[in-house]
Amino acid sequence: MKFDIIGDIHGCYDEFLQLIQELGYSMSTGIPIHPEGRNLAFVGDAMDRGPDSLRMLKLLFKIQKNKNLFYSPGNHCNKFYRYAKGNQVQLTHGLETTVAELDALPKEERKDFLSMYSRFYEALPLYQSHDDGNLIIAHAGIREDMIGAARSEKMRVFVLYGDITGKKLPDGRPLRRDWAKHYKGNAYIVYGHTPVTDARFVNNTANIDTGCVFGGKLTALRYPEMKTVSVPSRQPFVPEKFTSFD
Ligand SMILES: [Mn+2]
Repeated sequence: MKFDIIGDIHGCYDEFLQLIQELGYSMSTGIPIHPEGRNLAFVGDAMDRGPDSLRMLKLLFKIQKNKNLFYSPGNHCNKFYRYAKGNQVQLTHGLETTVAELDALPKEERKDFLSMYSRFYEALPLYQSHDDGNLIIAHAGIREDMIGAARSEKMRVFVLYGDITGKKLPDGRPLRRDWAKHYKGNAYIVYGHTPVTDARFVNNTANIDTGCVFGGKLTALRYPEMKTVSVPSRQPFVPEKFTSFD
């Protein structure tokens, strides 16, 4: 199968539509269809922070119903799931924008959306394995020894949050180790989660979160061609949200 892997969307629905159009997908049936049978895949975090989280999620629900969704969750997806299940979670880090969209809905519609989201989330794989294990898609990445191993709490934390140290940067963001720099595996790992100005290719890994919601761009990685296609963000540029690596 051929894939177009989409980076962190965070509610940037218009940019998403523009990107898939540039990739050759048609929306005439209401879900993205490619004339050559290519498939969309996602690194997760489709919602929060941006202007159109609910429209983006509704489209993902439709793709899932059509049985061709390749999506694994990010930390924002997980937090929204905990919210949808009625847990006490802080309305911060962008969740407040998704909840504000929800609160604008009639009460019944709001409730239905949350139960649809719970069903959606519960059907997602923690990470994706494609092309006989040669392509792995995981939100914040994955360690080589975790691929194919039994699901564990360590694996869940790594996939959702990255290689976190428990320490924080002076601006409050969590300090993450640069796991990609030390990755030696043969499987190609595509991930997002940490905004970079341009897709970053290190060893057999690609970080395709180019910070669309922070005014960067929305990027797709075409597999197996390994070519990127990006569209510019329509959001204001917030330079301090981007990480630079050596
Ligand atoms: Mn994330």
